[in-house]
Amino acid sequence: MDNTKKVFRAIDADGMLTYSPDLRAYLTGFPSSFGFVYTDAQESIFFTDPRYAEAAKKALKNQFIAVEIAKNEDTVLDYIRTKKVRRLAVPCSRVTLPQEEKLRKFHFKIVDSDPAFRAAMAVKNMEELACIRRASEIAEEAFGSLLGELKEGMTENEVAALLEYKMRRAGAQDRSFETIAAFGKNTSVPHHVPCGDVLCKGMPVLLDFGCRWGGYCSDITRTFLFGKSEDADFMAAYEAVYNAHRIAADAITSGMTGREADALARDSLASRGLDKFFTHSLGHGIGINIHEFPTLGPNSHDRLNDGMVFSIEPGVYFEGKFGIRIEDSVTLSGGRVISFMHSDKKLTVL
Ligand SMILES: [Mn+2]
Repeated sequence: MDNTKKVFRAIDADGMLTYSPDLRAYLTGFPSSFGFVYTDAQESIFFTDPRYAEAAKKALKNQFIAVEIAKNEDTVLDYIRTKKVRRLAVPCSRVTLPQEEKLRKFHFKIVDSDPAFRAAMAVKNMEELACIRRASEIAEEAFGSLLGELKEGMTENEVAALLEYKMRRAGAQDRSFETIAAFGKNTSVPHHVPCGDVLCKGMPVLLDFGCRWGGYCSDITRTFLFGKSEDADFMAAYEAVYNAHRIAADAITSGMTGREADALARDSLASRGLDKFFTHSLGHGIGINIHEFPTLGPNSHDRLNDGMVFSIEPGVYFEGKFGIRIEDSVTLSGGRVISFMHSDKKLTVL
């Protein structure tokens, strides 16, 4: 993948210097923990260190991007100076104070590349969509296999570890974020940290997880019952969240704002008096980063468009009792929502 031209063309600058692992990975398609990408109208160079040079040269051999070894940032800035660059685009939100001081010393006129990255990264191409589709398949495959292996007495930590192991074994590069496994009352904390609490019959189980494939993330949450429960409140709340998810997925269209999308689910929960228990946003963009543009939330003016990938994840949380969240990673195509997920969202009782 070579997105250097796509981003550079959207910026009014003589050159562009990109730090930060996610933006470098987006530009080059190559993951690295150290490096700089320099781009101008004539060339694009990925400056990295010897740890990555060989792999990078191999990965980028058919691309516009050249690979050079750079000891440090000064080497790169010296090079840029030889190119007579005056207006230099950098991602302002990622530039540290020491880096800013350096840029000043070199007398560049700084242009912010953040908006161009945000816009370009939000709309995925076919290659990126294929990566997210695979990351979603792996996550669901792992989940399906896990369900058959859940046993009374297992801890949240064990379940989280097993899920991650299964994703990794199915080809995932990594998890998208720290796996959430919550049993019973712990499900009422939306971002519960798995602990040694054990699984008992009749408990609700909430699993929020995802993996990376080809550098791109998937994100899914399922809530289910481990054995029969007599809790009528849980059943009613589950039905409400399920409906909120379905209504949002059916009615979200390209052109809507993040606020309008969020309101679909929020209004549906409000019709049952449950909106005050929906304590987070409906969703977030997903790509190289697990949270990126756009936001689907009550205060979001972000415009949803074809090719964007985001989560739809309504939830309700009752302190000390239980919580329910149902999340799919989806994309917009032909104006409508298409989910990457295929596992059942109706209440599962194991
Ligand atoms: Mn999510």
